[in-house]
Amino acid sequence: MKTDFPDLTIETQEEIVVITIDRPKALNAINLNVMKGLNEIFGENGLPPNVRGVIITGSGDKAFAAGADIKEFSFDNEATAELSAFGHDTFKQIEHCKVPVIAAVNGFALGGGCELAMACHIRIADKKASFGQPEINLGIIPGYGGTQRLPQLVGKGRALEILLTGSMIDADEAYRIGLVNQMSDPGESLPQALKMMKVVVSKAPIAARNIIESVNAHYAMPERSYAIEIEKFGESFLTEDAREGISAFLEKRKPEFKGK
Ligand code: DAK
Repeated sequence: MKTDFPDLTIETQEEIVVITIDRPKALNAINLNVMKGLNEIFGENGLPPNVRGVIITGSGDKAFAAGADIKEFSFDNEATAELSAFGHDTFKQIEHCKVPVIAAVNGFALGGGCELAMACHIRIADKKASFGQPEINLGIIPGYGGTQRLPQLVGKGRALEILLTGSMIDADEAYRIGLVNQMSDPGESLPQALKMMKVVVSKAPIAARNIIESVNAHYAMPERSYAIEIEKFGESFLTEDAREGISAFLEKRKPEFKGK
């Protein structure tokens, strides 16, 4: 796959791609380069078919991403709307990615950084990480889906508290309220994310894709989400991997899934 993107480092470990936002001096703030790179990677044909999982993390030990790059903000109305739409499109691509995406949150995840982590399917946070949507401190509101995904993860009351106070919460609190799935020891969020991803990629890939689509359907088209689950169940049931998984169980052996 293409690995040459400004301000991003891409590494491939077997079937897993690790994307690192590489702007440690700016606390990995999400600038246009980062957003364009993510858009290309998660866009059509960005990830080769052999990729089974993606991890997103930040460079250094201080930040995952301390928000959108405040130094790039402009007061041009049209440009702002365009950038918001582009960011929404990018984060939706991550949310709807056909393979599981885990955020290894190694430090500050603020504003657009917290929104990026929330667009991923699973979040693992370093004990030293902190989260927040401080946009209100700047007189603005989240522009990359934060007002929608935060209440989905933590409920309306807690989301409104975080959004309206603009205060940071630590990893313990983020774990307690369900914003993150697991906490890691300091410096261990990426290894822990890799460990979890290795479990995930050992499962049936088509089933994983259908689970992501069915769960997303609940939020994207709630009136059809049960119908979509039925459809996706049928699709999964007819795969070679379903035959393999069920036979392996009956034969008391480990399944070998092929993504077919
Ligand atoms: N953008 C640009 N640079 C940033 C940054 C950011 N978000 N956060 C930190 N930096 C830079 C600092 O300016 C500093 O650079 P130098 O002065 O050394 O050149 C360097 O990173 C180190 O930061 P500090 O010196 O401040 O480090 P501290 O440890 O003292 O403090 C901190 C860490 C995370 C508490 C602090 O840096 C901080 O409060 N950062 C800002 C957090 C924040 O407010 N984030 C932005 C949230 S707003 C949009 C769509 C979406 C958005 C915007 C527009 N459109 C559609 C147009 C989203 C907006 C947001 O994310």
